[in-house]
Amino acid sequence: CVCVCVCVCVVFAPVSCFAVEQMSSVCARTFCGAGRECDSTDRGEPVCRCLQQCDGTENWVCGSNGRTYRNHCELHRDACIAQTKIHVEHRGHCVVVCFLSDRDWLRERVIQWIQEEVQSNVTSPNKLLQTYFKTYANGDSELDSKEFLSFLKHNETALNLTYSNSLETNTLLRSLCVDALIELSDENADWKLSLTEFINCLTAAYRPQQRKCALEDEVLEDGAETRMECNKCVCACGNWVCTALTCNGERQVEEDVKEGAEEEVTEEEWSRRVADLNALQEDSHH
Ligand SMILES: [Ca+2]
Ligand SMILES: [Ca+2]
Repeated sequence: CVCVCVCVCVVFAPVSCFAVEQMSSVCARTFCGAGRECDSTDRGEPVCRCLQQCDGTENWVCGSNGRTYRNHCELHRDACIAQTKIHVEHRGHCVVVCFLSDRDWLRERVIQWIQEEVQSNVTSPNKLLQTYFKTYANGDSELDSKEFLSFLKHNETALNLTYSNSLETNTLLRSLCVDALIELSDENADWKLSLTEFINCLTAAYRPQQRKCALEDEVLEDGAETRMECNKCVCACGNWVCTALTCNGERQVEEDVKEGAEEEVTEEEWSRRVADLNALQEDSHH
């Protein structure tokens, strides 16, 4: 056994060394582009393959497919594997927002699910909602966003919530839309739903006041975009939601100078500005 092993090693070592040498010369003149690497075929011809893995450098970018990638390499590798084109939309994480259409879609699905259940169980929508409320409110007569999410999980198949092809985006989006649903009928603004608020939320006839986004003296519709220095903001369900970039990146310099925003903005400062922007519009609602 020992002899066989040694012999095998002796025989194969030079071959594999040769293979490596051959591959580097085969690939010497081949440029494969981002996310790919050159490899040698059995016949000694260069071939481009998707990278096995990228290094773990953290330089987050948002792809045109709405997915966030750790770095450019990950984006291009994913594009290579999926055989599609993905370009860098902007640096930093993608902004995931629940638009009015997403919120209303989710609401309609739940209302439909309740109606179907009412028909098969011969009960009334209010009674059924009351039962669900009792089950999920955890005994304090208030349904918070976590409890609302558990309620939705009760009928995962009927809701079939797939907004994007990324699982993490779907999970995030669902929780954002739950927050938007709560906001829709939360009349005392405590971020929780009482039984009455819960029933209102899931009753088609209840028409809440549509919230819009204010910008200086303008009132903007859902989906409208604006910029805060190098950050992009989008109006979703009456709130401005912005990217959280520090506006001093090399690629951003030109743009920043143009917009007269040269100073570095800290995370806290950025949060404060978004809050100001949203406060501005709260005023305009009154
Ligand atoms: Ca509760
Ligand atoms: Ca409430």
